[in-house]
Amino acid sequence: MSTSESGGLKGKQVAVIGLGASGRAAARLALQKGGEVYVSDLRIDAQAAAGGAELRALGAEVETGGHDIERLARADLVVVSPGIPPNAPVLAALRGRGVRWISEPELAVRFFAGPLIAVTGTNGKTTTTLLVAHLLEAAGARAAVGGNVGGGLAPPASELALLGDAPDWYVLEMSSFQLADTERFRPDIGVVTNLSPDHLDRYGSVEAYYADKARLFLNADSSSRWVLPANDEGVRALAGDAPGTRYHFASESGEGVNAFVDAGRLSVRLEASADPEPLLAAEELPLLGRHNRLNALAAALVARVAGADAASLGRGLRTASPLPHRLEPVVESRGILWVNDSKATNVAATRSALESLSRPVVLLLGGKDKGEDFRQLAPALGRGVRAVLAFGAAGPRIVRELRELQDSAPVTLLSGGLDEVVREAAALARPGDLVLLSPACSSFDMFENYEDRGRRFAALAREVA
Ligand code: UMA
Repeated sequence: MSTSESGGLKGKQVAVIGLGASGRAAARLALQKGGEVYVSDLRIDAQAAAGGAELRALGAEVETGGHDIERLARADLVVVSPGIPPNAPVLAALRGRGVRWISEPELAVRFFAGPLIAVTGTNGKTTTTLLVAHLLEAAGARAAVGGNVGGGLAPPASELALLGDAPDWYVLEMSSFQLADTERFRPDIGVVTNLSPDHLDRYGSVEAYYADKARLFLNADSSSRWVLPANDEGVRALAGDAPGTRYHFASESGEGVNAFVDAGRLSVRLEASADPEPLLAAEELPLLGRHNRLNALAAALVARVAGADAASLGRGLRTASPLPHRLEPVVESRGILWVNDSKATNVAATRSALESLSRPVVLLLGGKDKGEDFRQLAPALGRGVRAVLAFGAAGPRIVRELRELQDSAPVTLLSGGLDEVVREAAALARPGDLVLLSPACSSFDMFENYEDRGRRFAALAREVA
């Protein structure tokens, strides 16, 4: 259990930097715990004004359009939103004065009244976090889920600390930005999904990014439990010699592996000497893609370690929901599966989607051109893509670059809207195929955002299917 803030924040001056979802939640929590709260944000738009008005009504002092450094330096506790980069002038000024700050989840966990599961990693965090909560619920436990998840799917950590009834488990997704400024953060069960270079726009080096992730293990003790990928040298190095019990997941069984696919079934085994407990057949899992199978193994292992029984895990996995706009199956008709992966707004995301699928694909690629090199898709395209339909502002460049790779690349340029693209896909696809919108581009040439694009695609797919 996380260390609690004894005596609340009564009489303490708490400064919250940022009026986003996490800053607002942190301010509400600090107010509820008796703190004198000052919130500031550089923004002056309508959203900031509305957030500010809400907090003023609760008793906070709110400043928009800037940060009062003197005021921040005087505070007893400074809480920083994750979206504020470490090189932001406000943090540089505080650093210059020797002022320390904590991240919003660090504040939150000080007021949690029960055990904590924290999930970090480069990819698959959100899927794994939500699935852990779903599996715990399927086993009859009450789970409160939040943290970095976002997207309207779950609240910031501080909102969970405001719940009247303590749940059996708190389940938090933790980004590296949120782990960066932790002090006492100590999960009872800590999870790393995987590790690869990311966020290099914010971190000077891969090492700095990994160093923030490693803070998951900062306060480990002998009662800590860790769920980690087997065969991942990066994660092994990250965990170092942190105390606690380690459990491992992998696609195949092996020494020291506790969750794996055995005879076509997702299975767990907490003790090396025990028989594997089968949970469900791999093809029964409603989540698409090899990476999601690993996320499901990780989540099942976490829930098993937390006490869920194998029968409940099987039931929970069968009823798992895919995340909206991420390899989300929309409709299957005449043997053709339509899949919405509109969240794939860059080449790497599309490549990883293609690499995780085993059916032949008709790929819908295009949108606002971000200047990325589409030739990087070559290895993934070579593995079972039947046809590419290129559309939107990036369409002509997609066609040119894919033809540079191969004269006869099966790519067609469509200059109309998404309705034309979907009609053409329906004409090209054969039974057994998967029609995949994984555009590798942002949506802003034709849509409000990727969600809008994904919804439109799903509606059109249902029409033609
Ligand atoms: N700001 C200042 N001064 C500055 C810089 C920024 O006042 O010098 C203000 C901005 O104007 C803004 C606020 O600070 O109003 C920053 O808000 P925020 O971006 O932290 O917004 P939140 O709504 O609190 O969102 C954050 C996470 N965002 C980021 O880490 C970028 C959300 O993760 C998370 O869901 C939410 O907290 C609740 O915990 C999103 C995300 O994209 C989903 N995360 C990244 C990822 O998953 O890859 C890390």
